[in-house]
Amino acid sequence: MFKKLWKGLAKTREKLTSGLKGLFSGGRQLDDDFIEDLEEVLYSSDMGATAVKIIERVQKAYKKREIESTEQVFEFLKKDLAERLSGGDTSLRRAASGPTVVLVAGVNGSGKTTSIAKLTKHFKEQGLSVLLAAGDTFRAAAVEQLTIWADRLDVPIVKGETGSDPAAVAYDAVEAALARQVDILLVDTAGRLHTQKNLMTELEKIRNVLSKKIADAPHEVLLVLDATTGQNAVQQAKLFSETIQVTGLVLSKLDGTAKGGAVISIRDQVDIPVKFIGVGEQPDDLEVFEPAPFVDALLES
Ligand SMILES: Nc1nc2c(ncn2[C@@H]2O[C@H](COP(=O)(O)OP(=O)(O)O)[C@@H](O)[C@H]2O)c(=O)[nH]1
Ligand SMILES: [Mg+2]
Repeated sequence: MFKKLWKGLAKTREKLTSGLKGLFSGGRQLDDDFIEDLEEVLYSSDMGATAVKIIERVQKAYKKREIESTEQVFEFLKKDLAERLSGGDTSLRRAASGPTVVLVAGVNGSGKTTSIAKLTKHFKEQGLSVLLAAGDTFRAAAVEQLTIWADRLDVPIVKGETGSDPAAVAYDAVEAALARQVDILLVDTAGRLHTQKNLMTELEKIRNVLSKKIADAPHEVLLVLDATTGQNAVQQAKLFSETIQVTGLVLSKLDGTAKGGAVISIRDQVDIPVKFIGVGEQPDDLEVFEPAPFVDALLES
């Protein structure tokens, strides 16, 4: 199962471990110079300000003689990273009974529709029934794209005309979900409108429509972030969570990038648990996020 994660993080690992290997295999002493070099390696892997925070902790532990060898630094680093990535409930919230409604948001191109295809496969494999709602009515291509996935994955889809009210689509979808007694309703949304304010208003409207039909819906609001955009993703997370109470992050596009360290920086700056990560363009390319295996895949232990 973690094979994909391992492969997906190959480039990040290469970058990080080539730097770390040089440091840790050189038979070096643990001293201030070593710690400085470590900071540089971490910084170059897109951990941003988090690299500085980690180094501060390493320095403190070093001064207190809690770590005395470079091997201990490595273990300390692993533990620190896993801790930073933990916290919050990483499992998907489910409705106590009836359909679980998952609203999927994010800017254009972040990977929402692809993530919905991946989530569909993930839930189907658990024996759950899935219904899709084509809530990105803004672009004709968006509805088509989701329809293709629905056909391929053999799940029903509720859609409206291009340009129709996405809240109306959400309404129809939640009614259909109740009537068909599906387990999971995944609601796709637009990522770009004329203004950011319009986008946020639309998302709020969709949210309200969902909760009118099912009191505690949406049970999950997943924000899809392109992990390779680093600080930009952090800003998006802050913006979206101000309006629509995001309950989980999906970090997409971790394959083919050396910027996997950004996950740590994003998680460190945004107090929302990472629930899934995307490591490719196919429905199979999704991993349920777990801190320890992620750190292992990052540091090649
Ligand atoms: N390599 C890679 N590409 C991805 C991933 N997720 C999405 N994409 C690609 O990113 C592009 C935009 O994805 P899409 O789901 O349409 O984004 P949306 O506008 O947010 O719905 C598409 O070409 C996807 O195939 C991922 O995890 N890895
Ligand atoms: Mg889309």
